[in-house]
Amino acid sequence: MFKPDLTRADVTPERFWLNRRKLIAALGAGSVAGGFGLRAAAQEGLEPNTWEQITNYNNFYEFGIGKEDPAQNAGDMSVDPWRVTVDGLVDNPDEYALDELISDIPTEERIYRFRCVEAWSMVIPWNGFELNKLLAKFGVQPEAKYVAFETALLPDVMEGVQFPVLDWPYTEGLRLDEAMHPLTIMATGIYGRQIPNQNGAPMRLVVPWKYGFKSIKSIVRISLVAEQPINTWQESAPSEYGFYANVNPEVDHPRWSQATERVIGAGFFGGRIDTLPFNGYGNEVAALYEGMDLRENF
Ligand SMILES: Nc1nc2c(c(=O)[nH]1)N[C@H]1C(S)=C(S)[C@@H](COP(=O)(O)O)O[C@H]1N2
Ligand SMILES: [Mo]
Repeated sequence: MFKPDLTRADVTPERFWLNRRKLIAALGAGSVAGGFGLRAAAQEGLEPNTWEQITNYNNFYEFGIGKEDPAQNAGDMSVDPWRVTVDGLVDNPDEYALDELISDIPTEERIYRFRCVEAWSMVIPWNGFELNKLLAKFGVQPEAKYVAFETALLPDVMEGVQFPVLDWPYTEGLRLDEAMHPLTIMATGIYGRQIPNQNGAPMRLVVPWKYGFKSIKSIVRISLVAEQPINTWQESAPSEYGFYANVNPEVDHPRWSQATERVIGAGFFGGRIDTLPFNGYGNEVAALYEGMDLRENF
């Protein structure tokens, strides 16, 4: 007889939960819950996926296009030391050693819904910090209106970049107000552990109200620019993927509906739920798009 999947509770390794509690206790309530009340409300009641699910079902095309390829192939990428170039419209452009750059920014946990444009979703307990805290170090100049990001291009370890499936290196961009929004984070961990290579070590973007492709991995360049940058998926198929990529159940992808999503790990039965506008973060971010036609700016 058919046996449904184990429930999440069955397969979540208990030690991660214990570590998580200890971590929260160690950080103190101030850094975990403080600062941004709306954000705390936004993550209340979310049940995270397991470590196994989050780290074995990935999109990271540099390491192959299969969902299990990144976990299998990303292990050889060396992420320490790691350098990040910051350039463009900033007072302090430089090539920074990541360790030193972020050593004085405390990390916190953010449990966010994560919705891929392919209509699957997870809930992920990230560790990281608000991108605005990082940008504050560079002296962003008034002419800067957008932030552009670039992923490492390491042909020796990234077997996927031999294939022209995308135009490498992978790039992404945000409007400056989106980048400065308190929900936008740089993630350096998951479940209190260092972020695995397949999830974008040592530092990747997470923008929870946008489709997953905006959340660019293994970042080596951050550029402050005046013009709206082109992102990799938009470049590959401009009629299918836009710059904004806000999660929107009312605007279908040309080849599939975005009204619902498949919850990874929810099992064989009933694993589909309705997709929420802005992935459930509308209270926090809808104001960023006031007056904009979200069908045109998809
Ligand atoms: N450099 C890079 N970043 C990337 C991708 C990629 O292929 N290369 N895939 C994106 C897509 S489509 C998704 S859904 C998320 C997946 O993140 P996860 O594997 O941590 O769940 O990463 C995004 N960031
Ligand atoms: Mo995605």
